[in-house]
Amino acid sequence: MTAAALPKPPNTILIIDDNPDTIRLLSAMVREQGRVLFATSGAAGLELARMQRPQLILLDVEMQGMDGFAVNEQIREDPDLRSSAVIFVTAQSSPEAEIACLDAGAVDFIPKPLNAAVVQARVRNHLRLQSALAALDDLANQDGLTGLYNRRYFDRQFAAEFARHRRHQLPLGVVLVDVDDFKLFNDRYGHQRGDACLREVSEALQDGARRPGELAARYGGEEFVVLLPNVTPATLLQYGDWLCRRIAALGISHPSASAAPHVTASIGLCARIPTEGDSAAAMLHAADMALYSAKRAGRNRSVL
Ligand code: GH3
Ligand code: MG
Ligand code: MG
Ligand code: MG
Ligand code: MG
Repeated sequence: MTAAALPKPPNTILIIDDNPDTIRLLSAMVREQGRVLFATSGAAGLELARMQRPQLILLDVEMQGMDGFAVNEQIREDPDLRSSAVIFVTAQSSPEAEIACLDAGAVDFIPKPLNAAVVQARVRNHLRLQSALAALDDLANQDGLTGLYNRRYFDRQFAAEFARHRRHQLPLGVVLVDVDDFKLFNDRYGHQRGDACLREVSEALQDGARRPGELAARYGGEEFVVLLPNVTPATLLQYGDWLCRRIAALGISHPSASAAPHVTASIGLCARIPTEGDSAAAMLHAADMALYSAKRAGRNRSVL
């Protein structure tokens, strides 16, 4: 699925409160504004938040065990949760208490006793803001021409996957794809057809990176990159050959006089278990060297 086509999940609102009566009351107030989940302790709330990634968390301040501030702190520190907005719900209505909530990184503050209209208005406004922020985030991570993830997003994911594979001592696979003789294609057929060709190739790549954890991105120009988690060199080589055949099989006409009469790509591969001295940049460099070999050996092939 391309970044553009990611389904928009319904708004999810998580209520964390140690008082079941408050949960019932709040749920009834906001249930028309999204899918409502609840937890009666900070720990349970955090666990649920990590699984469900709610847009909004209505967080009770005074709770047994971990209080609202402690829960909020963990939310702000967790990269997977940072994009969930927190609204504190509290009976402490002094200006100092309100400021403390906002200083802690909450987006808003709802005073108890709860007023349905006030709760709904605040929740509605923050859900709108959250959706605008999510759209911006998508834009920032997406390549405009192809809808694939862009290099910025890829670099971030690659760094994270590299660290994860090093931690677990698993082999990580990188696939660099470069369209062959694309300058000639553009020169003969024009940039518009060139753009259409890149879109078609992108679809094939996206299609070849559907399993969980796999990621296809446009690295720049007519170069693409695919990240494959936990893959052996032998499997990666098979994958590279398969991808080469798939791109050729698109059957996009190419003006080349020498080689294939349709668009092909060369592919450079690198798969290894990251060690201490290794880096994501070094893996990419290795894939680039392999790509160079594929070009030199006659293009339309993959090299490990
Ligand atoms: P090689 O087989 O060695 O890769 O040759 P090549 O012609 O593909 O490589 P080169 O780097 O010489 O040319 C890449 C071309 O890709 C040149 C550039 O105009 C074209 N290109 C890069 N980005 C885009 C794009 O977004 N749209 C179009 N239409 N063309 C693009
Ligand atoms: Mg409480
Ligand atoms: Mg190139
Ligand atoms: Mg090229
Ligand atoms: Mg080139």
